[in-house]
Amino acid sequence: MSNYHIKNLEEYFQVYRKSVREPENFWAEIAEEHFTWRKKWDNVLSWDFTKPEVKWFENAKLNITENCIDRHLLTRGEKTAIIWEPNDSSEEAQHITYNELHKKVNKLANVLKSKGIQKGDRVCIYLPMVPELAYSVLACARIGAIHSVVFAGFSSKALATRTLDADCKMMITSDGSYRGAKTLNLKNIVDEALEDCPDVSSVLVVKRTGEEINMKDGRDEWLSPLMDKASEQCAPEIVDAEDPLFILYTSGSTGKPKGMLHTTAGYMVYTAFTFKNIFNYTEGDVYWCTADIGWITGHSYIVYGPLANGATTVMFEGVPSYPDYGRFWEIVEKHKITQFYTAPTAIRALAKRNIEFVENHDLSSLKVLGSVGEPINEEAWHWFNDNIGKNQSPIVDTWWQTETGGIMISPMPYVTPTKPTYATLPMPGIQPSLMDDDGKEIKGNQVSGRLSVKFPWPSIARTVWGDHERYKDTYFSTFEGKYFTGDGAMRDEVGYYRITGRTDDVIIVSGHNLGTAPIEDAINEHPAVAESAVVGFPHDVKGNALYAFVILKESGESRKRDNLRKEINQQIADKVGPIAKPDKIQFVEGLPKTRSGKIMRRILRKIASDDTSDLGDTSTLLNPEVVEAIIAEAL
Ligand code: 6R9
Repeated sequence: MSNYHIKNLEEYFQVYRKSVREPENFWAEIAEEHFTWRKKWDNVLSWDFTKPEVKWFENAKLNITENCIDRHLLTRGEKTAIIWEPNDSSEEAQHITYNELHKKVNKLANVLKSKGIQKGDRVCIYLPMVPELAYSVLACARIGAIHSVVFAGFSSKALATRTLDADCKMMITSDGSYRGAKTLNLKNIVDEALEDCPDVSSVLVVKRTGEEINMKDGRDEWLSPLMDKASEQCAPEIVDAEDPLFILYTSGSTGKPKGMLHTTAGYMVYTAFTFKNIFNYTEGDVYWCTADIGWITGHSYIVYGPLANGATTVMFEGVPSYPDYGRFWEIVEKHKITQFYTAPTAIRALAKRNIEFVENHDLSSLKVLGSVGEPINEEAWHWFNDNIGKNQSPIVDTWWQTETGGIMISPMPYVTPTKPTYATLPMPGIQPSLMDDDGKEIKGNQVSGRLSVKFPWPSIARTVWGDHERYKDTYFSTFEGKYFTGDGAMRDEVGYYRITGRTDDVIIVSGHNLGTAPIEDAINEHPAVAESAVVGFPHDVKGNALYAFVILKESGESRKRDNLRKEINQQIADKVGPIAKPDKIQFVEGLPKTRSGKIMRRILRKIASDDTSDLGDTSTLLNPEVVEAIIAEAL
């Protein structure tokens, strides 16, 4: 039996029991056998969830790129590490071998060094899904710099906030990006953001679209000529196990985004282990995760997890609908994809289209299907299973978070019997618990509660960058001594988990986490707006869509309401990003509030969902009369 690759359910239970009884031995054995260390650890784990503080493999020395690249060169040097599939299918795909990846990453690492970037410095990466995005992430890791990737769909304001918060010295971006039929000028967005970020002294620009852009003298340089000149040798910086690897921002229910900080060794061990088991990756497979590297899924399961296993991983620049809704399936056929990992929102969007888009392609290479980002509804699960997997490929419904670094609850294909809409069982090392509102653990099966974790795992985020108090408040204060996920869950009669959704003010739209607070802030900045509340309502493609209730300053506002809607939408697109634009904006006279002044979102959610038959207890409302008025004009 190998602890690293679990082969059947009986083995899973054995391995799981060991991981709970002897967590330190369990992880130490995996770490020892499957990775390259420059120095072994002194201590496997020390932790205290009240501080909170977690340290794995203390004082071990390593470099993650040595594990993801160098150690494969002898046996897999000419194997493809990354297949890059461009936006436009008429452009040729690139097959980047491990040898080539090694050279590119070293060259870029040398460029970073020549610009004065050192261990511990923060580098912001704002790039579309081009190979340079993977090179940039790995080049930072090569020299011990901390990468902060910002999804290249975010607005200049959102980019500026994140760049400032992480105090980045450098920005890596491109002239533009292709998304389906659209071309986006990224450099303009960067220029605007950097007006607020004087400490970014150097900007490296990847040439992708070739459009006209401004290059600021002394600050901006094209990346490609610098890489051409740079040496292809760059010795990896040897870092400590607990040295930071990256910061990645995630929306909070209040205020500014949280920069989740992940460290090196534990993250590496956990993402590699989960990748191997959850995708049942075997040599020769071609694995494709459709996420963007701007999200945690891309960090852990396009870059680090697959490369640590010497896998072939696909990076797709485009969108599922271009040139038509068959694109995903065309790519599966073209590259003979064996594992296909995507999001429920994409599945629902594709399921609405003519089935010929699927049937025109040979999908027989597929062995494993995966889902991530939000609960997958029963209908989408069956469509995926019947039409894409042809009932032959198990679906792994993987539950996890930016904060957890790696997949926490998921079936393992050909090991765990799947059940539609259930993420099923915890991965080895993960000890979930369901909590009631009084902070007591709910034992037994056929129960539901708030999902927490009671023991640390190697890839848990270590802090919120620059705000450890916020880390403690958000994750460790709801239930004493436990990590609280923010999600609700139920446990069925055999112990399978089903995630039921967020219990806080985060709304997941098309798989993207959006905090309501920043969107409301953006709306409220419009001069005509007095107050607003944003809630989610079910949407058959996006999972949830946004509904904004807006109070205007002057109720007799003379401007046309459609214009106001447009302006508010623009404001949201500028401040948060286009993805946060509400589907519906209703102008109201008042918002239902409790006596302590809190907006009763529960009621607004019901109205937005057109489910007003039972509004529950409204007796604690300060202004019950507004509810009828809102319902009467609901959109
Ligand atoms: C990986 C990722 C985290 C939140 C999480 C939960 C939701 C993710 C899910 C799921 C049900 C799944 N979520 N996977 N809900 N089933 N398989 O998505 O990270 O962007 O931080 O979002 O997404 O609500 O708390 P992140």
